[in-house]
Amino acid sequence: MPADQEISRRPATGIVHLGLGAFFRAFGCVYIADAMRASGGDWGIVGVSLRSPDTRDALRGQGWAYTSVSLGADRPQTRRITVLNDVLVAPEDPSAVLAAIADPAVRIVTLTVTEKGYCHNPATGALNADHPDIRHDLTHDLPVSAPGYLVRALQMRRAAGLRPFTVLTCDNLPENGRVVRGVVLDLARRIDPSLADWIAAEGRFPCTMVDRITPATTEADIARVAELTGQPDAAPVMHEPFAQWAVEDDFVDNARPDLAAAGVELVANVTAHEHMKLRMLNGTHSALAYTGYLAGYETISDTVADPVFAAYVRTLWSEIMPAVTAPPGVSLSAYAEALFDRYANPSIRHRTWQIAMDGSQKLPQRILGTLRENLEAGRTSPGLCLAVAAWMRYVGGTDEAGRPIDVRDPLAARLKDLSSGAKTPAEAVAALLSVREVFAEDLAAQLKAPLTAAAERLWAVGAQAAAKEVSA
Ligand code: CS2
Repeated sequence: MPADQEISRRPATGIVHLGLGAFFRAFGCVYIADAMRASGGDWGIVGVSLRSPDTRDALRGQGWAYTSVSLGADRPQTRRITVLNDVLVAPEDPSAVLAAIADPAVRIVTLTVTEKGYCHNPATGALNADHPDIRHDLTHDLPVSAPGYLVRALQMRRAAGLRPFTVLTCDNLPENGRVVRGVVLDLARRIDPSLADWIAAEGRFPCTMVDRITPATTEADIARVAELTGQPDAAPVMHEPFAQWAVEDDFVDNARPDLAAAGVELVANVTAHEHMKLRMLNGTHSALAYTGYLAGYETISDTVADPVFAAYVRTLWSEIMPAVTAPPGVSLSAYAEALFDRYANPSIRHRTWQIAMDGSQKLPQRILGTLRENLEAGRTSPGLCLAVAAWMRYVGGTDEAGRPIDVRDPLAARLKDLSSGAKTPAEAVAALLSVREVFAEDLAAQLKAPLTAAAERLWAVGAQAAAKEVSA
């Protein structure tokens, strides 16, 4: 196995990562390892789990090293990743996390805290000041939220006369850097306006587009990795061969690893990449997750192996592409075809249930923005409307065979009441369109008729037949 032996000593820590899950270990850690392999630098990473101790407990006994496994058409490729220097569990010791971020050697804080971790309103992108974690962080020095950790650590650095760090978000949000900058400045201003002014002037929050399909690791994966490598690993990560990272090159004092040497696209503005990826990949991922789950499919590859859903996803791309501006040099139809091959990869067992999680936080940027632009341009989007209707059905908590669904969403209880309390599909649509965190008022009014039509077909004939009806 090609270990990172080229790093003959452990690099000192230069990065703290908030929200250490499988995705960042399969993605950011690999890029940072490649950057140090190419050009050196002390960019070792301290990972922080904001909730559970599981990753820390699994990695501690193996010196924070783990195996990343690339699952393509050929034999799996394994690689030992050794860039983590420590893993902290925030709820156990919040001051240790603040001390790690406030360390002068740390120049970058990366984040994968998922959409809901930003404590923002998904429909507007602004800080939700009523969020219980934000209310807590306004009145306590030891925070619980990701924005709280960033603000308190910046406050400590300013008090110590240090430079701020670059905040590098790696979550699937539109203009993710501007979202995190907005919530950080808003929270900071409520704590100390002069702190907010300092962050606004000196801090940097580059936007990024991140892409690598990384399903959650299962027990079966753990057993398989031990077989492949002959070495037990309690927390390997399984991912597709493809990876793409586009980053705005705007770092505090230009302090960063040699990302270009690792294959990162450093660009002046990442918006075009982000829109393309969020709408074409994540938008269809969510659409396939809800419709595929309702139709009884466990994974994305199982779903697109059904010719009906293969045609449905292509229909979705034809609805989405007119609302996407291609980044320079990119062909959107070639991008869509490559996505299809990635979805069809049978070695990637990406569960529809996993992608269906947190839909209230995902739909606005993945699907509703496209729908809005299509409505404004007078284009119909029956495929996308079916996807939203499928979400409305899914959150009701019962699948088409009458089995209960374990719906995970910060708004789950409310969504379930609204969907399952409705007597007709039209009532369910009307009830769910009133959720302002998801649907802005004007959009809800425009979507009512096409969504009702989609929901009526979905409820009447089921997800697979409804997908067939809307597909070319
Ligand atoms: C997926 C993403 O779980 C989800 O919501 O759509 O995690 C997706 O696999 C990644 O963004 C791919 O880069």
